[in-house]
Amino acid sequence: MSKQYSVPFDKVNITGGFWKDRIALNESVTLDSVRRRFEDTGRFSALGYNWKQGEPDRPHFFYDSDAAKWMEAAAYVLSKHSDSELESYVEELIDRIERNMTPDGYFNVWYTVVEPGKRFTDRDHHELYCAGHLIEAAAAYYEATGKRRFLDLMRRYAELIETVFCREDSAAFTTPGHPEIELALVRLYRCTGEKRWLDLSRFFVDKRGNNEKDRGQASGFASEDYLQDMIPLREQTQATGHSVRACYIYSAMADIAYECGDRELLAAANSIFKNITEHRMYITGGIGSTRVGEAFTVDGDLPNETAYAETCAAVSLAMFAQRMSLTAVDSRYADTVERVIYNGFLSGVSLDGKSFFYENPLSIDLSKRNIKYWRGEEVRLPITQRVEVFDCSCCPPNVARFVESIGKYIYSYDGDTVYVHQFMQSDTDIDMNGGTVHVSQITDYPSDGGVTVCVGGAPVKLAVRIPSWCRDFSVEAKLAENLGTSGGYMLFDCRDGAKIELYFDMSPVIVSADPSVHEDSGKVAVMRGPVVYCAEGVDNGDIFSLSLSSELNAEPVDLGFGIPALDVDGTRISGSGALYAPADEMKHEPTRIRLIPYFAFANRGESDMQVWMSIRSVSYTHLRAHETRHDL
Ligand code: FUB
Ligand code: ZN
Repeated sequence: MSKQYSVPFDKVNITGGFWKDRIALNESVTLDSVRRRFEDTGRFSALGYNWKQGEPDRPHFFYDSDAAKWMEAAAYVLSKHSDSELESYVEELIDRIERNMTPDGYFNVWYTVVEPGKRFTDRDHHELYCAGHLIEAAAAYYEATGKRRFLDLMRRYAELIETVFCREDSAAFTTPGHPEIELALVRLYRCTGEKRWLDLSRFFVDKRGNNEKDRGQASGFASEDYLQDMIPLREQTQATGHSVRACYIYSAMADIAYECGDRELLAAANSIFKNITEHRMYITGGIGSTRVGEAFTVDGDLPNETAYAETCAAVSLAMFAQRMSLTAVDSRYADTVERVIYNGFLSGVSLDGKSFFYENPLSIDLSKRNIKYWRGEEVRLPITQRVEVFDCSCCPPNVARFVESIGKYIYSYDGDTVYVHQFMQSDTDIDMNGGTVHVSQITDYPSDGGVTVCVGGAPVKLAVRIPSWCRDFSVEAKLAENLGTSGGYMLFDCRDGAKIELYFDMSPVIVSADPSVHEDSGKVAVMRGPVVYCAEGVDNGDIFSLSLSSELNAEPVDLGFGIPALDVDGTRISGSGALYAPADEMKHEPTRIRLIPYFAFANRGESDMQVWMSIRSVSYTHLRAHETRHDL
């Protein structure tokens, strides 16, 4: 196993371009907007344990996690800029936690004010999930401010969890229904250097699907594979069940494999990663194709209109992929991060930064909104407009913390090499090899395919990812020797002052899905660089009558999305008025079709939308129905 070290986001300056704007929006709008919605809905006041039985607005059983994710995002902001108002706000939330933590170190809103006396009795009631998010927030806040109070509170809580689950085995379950504690404990270990937290994480990972107590606790759609515990994790080869839970535990598997050099666990994580990215992932990087259990289903089952593809699931896949990228020189991992961040993750937040999608469908047909019931059940299609807060509001704070820490996905290093995984205008100083290496990127990616990487300081090797979508690129290296490619990365031997100029051809590409994805059979999607495009009704009228032409003749158009829209060639079909008619009687009028980046859909009102579209390359004059019949 090769072992790279990630360069943390707070050591990377994002100096311009697409993500600088996104981070600015996150800091100026998203963080505050989520805070206000969480105040309105009682998520922050709940930390004060002030809700009483019989009162309205009962706290949800994972409000703690919503608040914690927001605190983590706030900590990330504080690690970049001092902001005394924001810091006082977080301190006030920590006060509430400190005031209410029991002497033995327990903190959980639900099991204190709603169901007191029942702690650690219900595997699926998210206690350890909430604890994990609090631990992550505490580590982030300590790293940002150097203040230990929150971290120490959470160390006490972790100690209680260690006692109950590991030493006494006195809880009603052995592993949690919703993973999160596992990766949080690895983070606590990295933050404190205390190995007991790594051991505790490993305990949860090893016991999952591998203990008697958890047997029989699964039911309905919450079956064993929903919980990823039908067999021990290290024997699993496919992604199953609830997709966020899945990728959180797979992330922990990658973490443990990395920290402990556990090759068997890594091999399992690798098989699962392969299964996801080769069979169970949307072109947008979305995962979890059904809303029933918010789950993975079977290989190739990727329906577009009812795609669940939760925003948190996209976040979790990026987390998993990034952890895997540190264990091998293999560009599939960073390619997956890239697919997620520009598509199925980014669609989760509106362009004004204030509202969010929970589900991210790949097709919207507004006419279906009028169907009330289907097979006796109320039809439930994904919402067509983002909203500011949901009852289950896991996604908005996940977006805030993810965007704020996006810089950690860019660089890593090992003994002699710096890896450039993502292309974002940025710079960083890396202490390695007994010296400091300065690496910077100048780029307008992904609007443009040009990337200049400069390297200064101690001599070093540089590995630059060749994006999987790229069919043609050019490279010019000064003060650097091109050593060829390995694992999808271009390698260079750099001297002080090295400059590598890359140009990735970003001509739009028409993409087909593997035939195993029946839903996309006969259809195509358009990508430009890493960005997936879609057609919206607001630009095109009836999008379901459109077919793309195989020659796109694409023209970029600036609609203010940060990445150009594309006007491309296509045809519009119109019929004779009959419901069915011979194909050669249909009229095909040439037209221009406007495609926009998928992430930008539903920002201009309610509209039909589709990613996968028909393509017209056959000539119907050769396929006259009666002639064909004669031939037979
Ligand atoms: O259950 C906690 C979070 O809420 C999950 O991760 C999401 O899928 C949503 O169900
Ligand atoms: Zn979510």
